[in-house]
Amino acid sequence: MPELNLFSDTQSEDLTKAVLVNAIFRGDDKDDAEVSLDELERLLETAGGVCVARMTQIKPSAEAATYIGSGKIKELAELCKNNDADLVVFDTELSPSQIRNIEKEVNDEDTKILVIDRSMLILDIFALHAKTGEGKLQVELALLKYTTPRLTGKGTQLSRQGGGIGTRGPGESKLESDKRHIKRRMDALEAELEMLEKNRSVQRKQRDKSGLYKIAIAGYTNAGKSTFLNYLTGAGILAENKLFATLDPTTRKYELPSGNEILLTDTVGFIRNLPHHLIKAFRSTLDEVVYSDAVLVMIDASEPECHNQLAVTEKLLDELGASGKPILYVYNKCDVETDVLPKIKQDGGENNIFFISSVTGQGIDKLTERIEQLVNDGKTNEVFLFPHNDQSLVNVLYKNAVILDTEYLAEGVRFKATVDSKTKGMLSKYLIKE
Ligand SMILES: Nc1nc2c(ncn2[C@@H]2O[C@H](COP(=O)(O)OP(=O)(O)OP(=O)(O)O)[C@@H](O)[C@H]2O)c(=O)[nH]1
Ligand SMILES: [Mg+2]
Repeated sequence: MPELNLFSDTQSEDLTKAVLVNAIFRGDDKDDAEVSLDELERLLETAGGVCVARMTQIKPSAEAATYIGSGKIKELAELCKNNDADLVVFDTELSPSQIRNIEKEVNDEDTKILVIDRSMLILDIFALHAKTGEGKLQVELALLKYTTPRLTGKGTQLSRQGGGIGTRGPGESKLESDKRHIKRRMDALEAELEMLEKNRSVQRKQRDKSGLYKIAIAGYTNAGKSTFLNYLTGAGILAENKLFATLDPTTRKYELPSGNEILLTDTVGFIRNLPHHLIKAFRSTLDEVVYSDAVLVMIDASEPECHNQLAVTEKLLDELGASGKPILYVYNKCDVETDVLPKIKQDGGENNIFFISSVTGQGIDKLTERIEQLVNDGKTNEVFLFPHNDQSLVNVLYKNAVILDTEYLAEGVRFKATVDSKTKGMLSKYLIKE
């Protein structure tokens, strides 16, 4: 098994100096492009880089060979030289040949400027932040799938091995020397992930057996999902002002004010143009959202872009097949004064929209009240009497109900339980009036 050197030397002493590039084509929204480039700069900072210059080209359509036009490429080469840049990041997904062509254009014999795209930068951050075995395997597979076709060209002599941004993938020479090993490694990763997925589904079934209501916390990266779960349960998850701080889901039990217990799961955050290799690789962790009873969508109310971020989240939830569930829209960070907040509040008023702060705790009581309602939706407290000679359906009760009280009487076993209407119907012959 070759050493793939995926997670080595992630911190270099100096920050990687990068030039960010985007293009606005016919039909593109200029403001959107600007916001996306700002976000790319935050991604770069999270990965340990610093933006030394930005470049935007406005043109009718993309150039097949180099994405931006040939004159602009020369300008880019100059910009890199003048700013002593080691990295160029394009705010799009480039093809393997575009990367090779651009690298050739911006480098001369003395330089080793690396060209990457938005997807690679996101993958790079995932590689930095993956903590658990499963997370690391998922990232390694996504990296291999993404970088392998991009590294096998003969057009460049650059080696991508090293310690900086965009180099945390496999080294080119190793890929060249043994592609079959790479294929075997991918197969092994896939097999291992499949096994972990099976474990996850067993765990999920065990959780289902507990009969507890499951809520997944989803939302744009940095919205405050982990901070919220920490506030409620003291989960101790790393929460920081960085994109993609959380990659591995964490589930915690939470006791609602009434005493009802629920399960809350913190999940990996979303971002616009999330590379689809990553969505595929993280499918099993994202399934936590799919198998929940309700989704709590966390929105950063202090972020002027929060409505677009919400739109991205809703689209991804829809793609995952999780949009049919009850959804609670939770505007977080309401302790921060912004212009956006009053505007959002005007749109509020619906009983599934909440305004909270996961730092001060404001507004969380209303949210938990609503969760309480959801948990109890359609459920009633009933009394059942199972005669001693007719106990076959007691299991149905154990499986589907929360049993509040059990009494062994001469005529049978009497249960007081909270049941949904389906279970109540199934057990109607044992129902008694108190
Ligand atoms: N002022 C304020 N800051 C908050 C609040 N909730 C979270 N934050 C901050 O927002 C940043 C991101 O919080 P996280 O909890 O890591 O966000 P997340 O949604 O889990 O992000 P990812 O795991 O990266 O997807 C941190 O610096 C938090 O301290 C809040 O209610 N008010
Ligand atoms: Mg988090």
